[in-house]
Amino acid sequence: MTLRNILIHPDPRLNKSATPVALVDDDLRRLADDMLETMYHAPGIGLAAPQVAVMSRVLVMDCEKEEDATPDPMVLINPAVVWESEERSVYEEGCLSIPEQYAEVERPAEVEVEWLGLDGKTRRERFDGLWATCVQHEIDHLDGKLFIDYLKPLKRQMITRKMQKLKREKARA
Ligand code: K1U
Ligand code: ZN
Repeated sequence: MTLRNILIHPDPRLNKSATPVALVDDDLRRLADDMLETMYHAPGIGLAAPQVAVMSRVLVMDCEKEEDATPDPMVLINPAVVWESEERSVYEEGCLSIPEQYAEVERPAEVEVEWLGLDGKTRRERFDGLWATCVQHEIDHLDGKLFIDYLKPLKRQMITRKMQKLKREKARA
């Protein structure tokens, strides 16, 4: 397994829609392993392939964030929301591609998602709580959307400028 580099906003690859996976093969299984390792190492509760510069519709997540909880890693290939609740919930979201910036985002409280597993079989599950927030945040990444796109333009610009400064400082270091 290999730790992959996480792209930092602004980066054009984070604003592009990813391509559906045509074949679940060993390369894809390696990518999923690397993404899980990268997510746990960050640490984070989710990661989408475009964040590691792979423009394929793959995401990983594990929202069991208590230290003594049993890990529950999930790999979702070509995920699609097939149902969403009318009830909304607000969560203060973060993003590994926008480090140390957090903002409240309102989303459906529950969603049902269909995807392909690493065995190539179709799965369908209903998510609630943090899992629902996370899976929607990750599917947004696959559609080239970031959580800051839900914010007012001024707040979004402020965060983008902070990230540009961070990237300049990292490049100089
Ligand atoms: O997609 C990403 O950038 C990962 C992101 C997922 C996410 C967080 C919060 C709401 C929705 C989606 C993160 O994992 S940010 C880091 C984080 O939330 C976290 C890190 C360590 C422990 C617990 C949470
Ligand atoms: Zn993110």
